[in-house]
Amino acid sequence: MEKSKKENHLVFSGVQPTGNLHLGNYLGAIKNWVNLQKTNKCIFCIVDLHAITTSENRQEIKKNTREVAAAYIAAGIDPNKNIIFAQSNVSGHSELSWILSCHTPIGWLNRMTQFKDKAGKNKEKAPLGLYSYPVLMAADILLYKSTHVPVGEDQKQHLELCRDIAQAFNRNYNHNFFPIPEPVITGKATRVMSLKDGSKKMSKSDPSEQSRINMTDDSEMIRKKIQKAKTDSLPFPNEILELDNRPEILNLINIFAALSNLSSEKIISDYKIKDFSAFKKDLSNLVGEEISKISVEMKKLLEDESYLDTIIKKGSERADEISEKNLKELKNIIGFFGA
Ligand code: AQP
Repeated sequence: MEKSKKENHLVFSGVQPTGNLHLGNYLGAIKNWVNLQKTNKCIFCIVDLHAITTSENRQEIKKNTREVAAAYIAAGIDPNKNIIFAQSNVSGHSELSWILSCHTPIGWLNRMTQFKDKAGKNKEKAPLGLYSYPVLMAADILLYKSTHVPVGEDQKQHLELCRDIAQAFNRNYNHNFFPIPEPVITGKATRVMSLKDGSKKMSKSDPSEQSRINMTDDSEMIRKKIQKAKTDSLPFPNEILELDNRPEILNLINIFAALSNLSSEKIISDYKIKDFSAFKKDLSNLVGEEISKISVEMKKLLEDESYLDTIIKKGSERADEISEKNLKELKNIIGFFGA
């Protein structure tokens, strides 16, 4: 029963090829995909159309696209079993995005906090694409009639919008065309914070290299970054309640928990009798072991551009086939001429 239920699942997720893939992308998203692929049909996109929404990210898209594909494969995603592809290679994403934008009230977009954060004070000068980014994200997901979307906590609001758009479309045409996709926000580090400031999420665009562990860092680099990670002047906490106003320590404990599979309570009880340096040393080893294995594999894969290009090309063809079929059905529901 459980197995046949999962056969109807279609998992979709993606990462922007904007360089500096980091531990947050890994723990919040990619690591969970590796488990999901065991029991589900999965489509993993490299969302390059999203990458051009801000001017800083428009350089080196091709190189960064290969880097994301290498990260997926190095982390354990099987490119034969799953579809790995580049969003811009499947025109259905842009087409559906337009159709969905005609069914999305502006008021819904005005609530999106990521636009407010990224546009800052200069909203009038922000590109339209940055504002309508969540509609394109909804199109990415709905184009394949995806049922489950594994993402980090920061994407929760965009996913809620995607569900609202799907429901609005189904209601407007009185047709259950789109499944309403479920967010899958799992793991013990769904929001990994900056190593320099526990109130900011770890992010590719943070100008400080010290703020994040990159998926291309080696063990020595990881050790140095964790040694320097901000903590406070208080001793290691004695109990979980003490973490309330200590965001940097909470972040490090969450990362430890996500990689060791130990509960935060167990980690606290193991280290409260030791000190921060013992904790950071063991955390460096944990992160180093997992990430440096991936970074070594990524480097090997990146040396073989033609292998990566073939994976992305073949994946794009497979994605395009599904996209074409679903778009045809959808245009027919709308009643476009020739559909
Ligand atoms: N800090 C994070 N903790 C947990 N999950 C995270 N994700 C991103 N940052 C964290 C998850 O990674 C997936 C891909 O993210 P993205 O490529 O779409 O970029 P983003 O969310 O905009 O990531 P950044 O690093 O913050 O990029 P910039 O700095 O360019 O804005 C998503 O599932 C996301 O939830």
